[in-house]
Amino acid sequence: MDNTMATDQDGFIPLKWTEHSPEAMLTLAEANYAELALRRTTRHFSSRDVDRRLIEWAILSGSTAPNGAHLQPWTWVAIRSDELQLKLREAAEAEERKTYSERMPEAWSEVLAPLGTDAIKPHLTDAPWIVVLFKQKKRQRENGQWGPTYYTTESCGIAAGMFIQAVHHMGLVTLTHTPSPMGFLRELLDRPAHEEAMLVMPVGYPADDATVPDIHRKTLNEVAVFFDDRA
Ligand code: IYR
Repeated sequence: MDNTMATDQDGFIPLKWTEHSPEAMLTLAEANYAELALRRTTRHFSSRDVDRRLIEWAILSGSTAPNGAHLQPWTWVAIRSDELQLKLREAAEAEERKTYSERMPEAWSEVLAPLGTDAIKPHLTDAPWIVVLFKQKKRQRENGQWGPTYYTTESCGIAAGMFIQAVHHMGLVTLTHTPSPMGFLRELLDRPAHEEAMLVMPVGYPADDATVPDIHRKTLNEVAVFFDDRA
């Protein structure tokens, strides 16, 4: 009944949806977790080339994210260029050197130390692709005036998560690099004033000798609280 009413409304179409049995759902849920649990962030990339179509699929996957008022407030800049990657690396490292040596309070360096991050960013030139995600803070309305976008950071954060999942699912690795401040990226990549860089994500194969910190994920009980008393 609800469905019929919705489809009668202009601009609405029936939801495409497939029901799985409860057992199948459990199997799918567990398998999805098992795959995601294998995702790791590594700083060690191979320079082996990656087909541009894979990057396009990852960007399209990220762009399926739910987002504020369906304004899709993101621009993905995909870079496969020795020259531009070197410029990006030099500019990012210049900022990061200041961050690590001057701007980073002790409470921050304390939690980063076990992860082995520093101001040197070889992945920016090693990886075959760099994808920079920009959030669009404003949008041009049909009347030509500028209006805000909504939940822009949340929307782009969800999109980034889905992009990262897509990259993992296709068997590649990525890293969420957050040079700070990121203003240099707008100029370097020729983006308009209403766009703000949010994440720099090298994408590629891991290096043969890639390593990752030996860290552990919090358990369900550590990350979740349930109020579950329905009979
Ligand atoms: N922006 C720096 C520092 C950094 C911060 C956090 I929080 C990390 O989890 C990792 C790094 C950088 O990208 O190196």
